[in-house]
Amino acid sequence: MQRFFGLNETGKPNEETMEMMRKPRCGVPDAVPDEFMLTPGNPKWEHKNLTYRILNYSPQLLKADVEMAIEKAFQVWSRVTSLTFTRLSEGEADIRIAFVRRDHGDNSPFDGPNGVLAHAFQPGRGIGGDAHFDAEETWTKTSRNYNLFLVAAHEFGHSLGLSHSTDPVALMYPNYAFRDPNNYVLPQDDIYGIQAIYGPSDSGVQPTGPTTPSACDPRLRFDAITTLRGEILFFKDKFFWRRHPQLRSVDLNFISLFWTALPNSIQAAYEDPNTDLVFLFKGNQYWALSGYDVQQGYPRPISDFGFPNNIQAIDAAVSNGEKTYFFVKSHVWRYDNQRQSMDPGYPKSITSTFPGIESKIDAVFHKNNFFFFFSGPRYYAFDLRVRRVTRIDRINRWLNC
Ligand SMILES: [Ca+2]
Ligand SMILES: [Ca+2]
Ligand SMILES: [Zn+2]
Ligand SMILES: [Zn+2]
Repeated sequence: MQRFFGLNETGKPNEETMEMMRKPRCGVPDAVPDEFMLTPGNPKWEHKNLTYRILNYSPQLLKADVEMAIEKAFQVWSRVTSLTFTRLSEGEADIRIAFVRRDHGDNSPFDGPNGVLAHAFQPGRGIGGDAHFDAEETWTKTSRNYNLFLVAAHEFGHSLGLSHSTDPVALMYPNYAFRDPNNYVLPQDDIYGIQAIYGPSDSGVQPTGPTTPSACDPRLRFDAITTLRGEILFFKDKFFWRRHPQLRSVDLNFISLFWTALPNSIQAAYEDPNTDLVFLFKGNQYWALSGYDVQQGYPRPISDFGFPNNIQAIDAAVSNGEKTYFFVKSHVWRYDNQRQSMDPGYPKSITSTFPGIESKIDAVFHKNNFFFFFSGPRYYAFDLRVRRVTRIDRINRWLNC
């Protein structure tokens, strides 16, 4: 399980692993990660016109809302294959859908609120293809936990023969992650998976879906970077890469999987070594993290730091403990951490403060007497002792690429 989630493989349930195990997830066991996401034995339906039946309903949702969520969840799969799904209100259906609680006769009891949310069976007769939802969850049609459409779309992947994916962006990733159901697009990893079983869609143009950002993409740019107790976190859209100091390994994660309270597309971040806090910025708001916990009372307005109202976003930030530098377009502001106010004389132009750094900064972090500035496809190592750039290289190098 640790390998599946890209955690340190200790074989023991350390805090990190326990945290991951508590995340709401699907009850179907994870496959061995080096195998493809198909279920062992490659079970599949031999007919394309599949039927389903909703045996009972969740008490928290209107009947019509359950039916809509289920129908939309099947459409996720019918859009990218030639499969069709028809709802039956009686008789034998391929896929039976039920809201059940605790022990419900299939040797996979549910666990009450949270934890395991649902499970489904691979294609086959009888219970094959069936999807069970924990009736003790709060099912919603909104962003509140747990959105029935998102969980159902995942479970129907199992009903059609898919196993879990290790791609954190994939629908078949085992953990629940909220995505906007109103403009949901099936990720490419899942499209490859389902089309490997049933072939492509009948429509002329094959649909494509979002892919995980690639560490080796030469066009990659980071949103924000910070150190966190020796690790380096590289933020990009909904994701962050985490670089371990000793292992030099890099893994990609959803921001929402670690911090549900944080938004996507973080714009700036820095670690304050004195307070052991990490600050994250987006627009005119910021959040504080202690380790992997978001602190109470956030987000707060960036006017806390003394920014005037016309500053509505920060490009990048970095701290050496004593001073914190905020980069906004071509200028840098310097904040005194002790006095808790902006230093007089700022903002100044970035070039005059950091010779050799010429363009807008995407991200910056502090390590071993260097500020590492990221701008477009390149980073600049600025040596704080001699106050000049001593190395320029491709940003992908930080992701072992
Ligand atoms: Ca549960
Ligand atoms: Ca940025
Ligand atoms: Zn699952
Ligand atoms: Zn069940």
